[in-house]
Amino acid sequence: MFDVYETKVRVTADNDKEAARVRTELKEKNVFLVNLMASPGAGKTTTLVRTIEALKDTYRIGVMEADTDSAVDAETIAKLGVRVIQLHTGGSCHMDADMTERGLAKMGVEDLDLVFLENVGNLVCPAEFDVGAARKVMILSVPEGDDKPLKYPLMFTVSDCLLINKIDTKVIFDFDEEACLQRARALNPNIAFFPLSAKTGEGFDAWIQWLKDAVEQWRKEA
Ligand SMILES: Nc1nc2c(ncn2[C@@H]2O[C@H](COP(=O)(O)OP(=O)(O)O)[C@@H](O)[C@H]2O)c(=O)[nH]1
Ligand SMILES: [Mg+2]
Repeated sequence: MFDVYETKVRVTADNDKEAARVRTELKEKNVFLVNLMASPGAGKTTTLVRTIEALKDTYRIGVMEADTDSAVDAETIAKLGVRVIQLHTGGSCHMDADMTERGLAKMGVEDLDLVFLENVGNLVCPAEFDVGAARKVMILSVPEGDDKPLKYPLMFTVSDCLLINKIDTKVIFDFDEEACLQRARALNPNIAFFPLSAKTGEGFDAWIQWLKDAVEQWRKEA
């Protein structure tokens, strides 16, 4: 006789407990954490820049940039004058709740209203690890294709909001927005959906309004 031990279940169950603790602590401090997830190059940093420009007079903002190496994204964000920390994941393809908690402590968030975590570029691993965020936002960019909800269903299932970025390139890539929306909604009927361009700013007003509404709604939650 021997045991079969589902180690992966154990790892994510432990992470879920830690994430719940992070979420409670952030709620007590009134800090709204956004977990921003997407493939490498989908436009996370560019979207963040435009989002911060739109919101930095409304909220005190901080950014945690997570990557396996380099500080290029933190350098970009630092130019906006908001607090930023670069986190290196030591080769890991995602952030987990413990790494997030340590990043938040190192950056200092008590005097902030809104914190963005730019997760490691990946449509698979980050979806599996709850980091304790108030909302999960994902980006799919037009060049990646409208079939991605079929290939990476968990990411679309766990996200509260789907940004379709790079719509300025729709003339080049055959991206069917309606088909993508239907595929995403089949997995997650409540997912918010905003086509936009971080390059031109098209579509940003609706996304910014969604985020403001999400913060206001969350502040009223017990
Ligand atoms: N045409 C176009 N390019 C974009 C857009 N958003 C980002 N990019 C470009 O895509 C590349 C990757 O963007 P980046 O924000 O670094 O992606 P990240 O790796 O997800 O953070 C950069 O060259 C950006 O200038 C967009 O809306 N339209
Ligand atoms: Mg980036």
